[in-house]
Amino acid sequence: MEYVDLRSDTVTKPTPAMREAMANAVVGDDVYGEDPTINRLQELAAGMMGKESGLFVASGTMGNLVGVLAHCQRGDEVIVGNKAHTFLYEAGGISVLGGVHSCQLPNQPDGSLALEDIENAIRPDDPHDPITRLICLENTHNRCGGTFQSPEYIKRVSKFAHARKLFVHLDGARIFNAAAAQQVNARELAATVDSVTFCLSKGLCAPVGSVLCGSKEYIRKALRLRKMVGGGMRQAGILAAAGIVALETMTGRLSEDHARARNLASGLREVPGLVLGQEIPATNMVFLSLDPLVKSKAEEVADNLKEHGILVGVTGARSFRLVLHYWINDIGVDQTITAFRSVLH
Ligand code: TLP
Repeated sequence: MEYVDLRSDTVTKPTPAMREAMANAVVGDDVYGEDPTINRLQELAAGMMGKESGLFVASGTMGNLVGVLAHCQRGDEVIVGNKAHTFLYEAGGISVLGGVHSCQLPNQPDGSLALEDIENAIRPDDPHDPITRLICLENTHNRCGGTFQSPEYIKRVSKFAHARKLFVHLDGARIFNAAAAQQVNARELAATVDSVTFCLSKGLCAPVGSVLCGSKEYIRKALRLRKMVGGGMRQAGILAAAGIVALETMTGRLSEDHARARNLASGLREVPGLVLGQEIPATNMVFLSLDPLVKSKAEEVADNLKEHGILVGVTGARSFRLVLHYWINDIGVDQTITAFRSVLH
């Protein structure tokens, strides 16, 4: 059965143009720095983020891990949102592998961290305390509904951090969605942070990989850390080739996914038994929950939807996440609305 797979934009498969680029990729040993396709991707990525250098990594998780560790020593503290991917879904890597302590602040509904909370969280120079080193932001913000932060907000946090000799790392897994939603260039969102990770293998459809970008000196540190965690990938130009196609051809179409997310939300709003998380989805994610009158649990509803050819993400006992991406068209959106209607009738 062909499923309409809305569980995540990570499920996207490479496009025919990517497969062709992969088949023809010129490769070399990237641990020697000799893979021309990886080098090209890294340069392209760094340019798009307005940074000196880029580093191709296996995943967003690896980019954030190496990204945080390149800023921090063991025992340092990172200020992070309590709904941040880095905090919730990266197996605690920064503390397990890096000995980095986390200070979790409440994410505001739009995914931001309040400047006042950050200010109060910065540690005094006291031997009782860990040393505050880094602030992590996320844009778009996954668990806050695919919401986005503005260039102005990121600039404000960066200015605040730099005045206190702190660094800022941006988990920009979906930075191009954040840019598309605000009709700004991704560079404007990354301009003032010290480092940024973004993913090629989500809405941009590449099969594998993310890029960590920052200053030359910072990326040199990150290179050693990437090796340490087993991320020196040799002839991975085959993967980077798809990443180049992703950056050159896929970033400009993300607003189509956002428009479909809005259509999906407005259709589902009319389905009795569903409550939408947001009036209008901010980017490519639709969050919903079951009305208290519905007896079934989310898992059961998801199983029934599967029988109708629809796959959704279950995010709690009564809640779902539906993510739009390149492989979901208008027909898929209509099928999803119809399937929810018949499952919840
Ligand atoms: N997010 C995945 C799951 O891990 C939840 C998804 O389906 O959305 N930062 C953000 C903001 C992310 O959403 C993700 C993946 C990552 C980092 C990690 O990327 P990968 O999966 O490449 O390690």
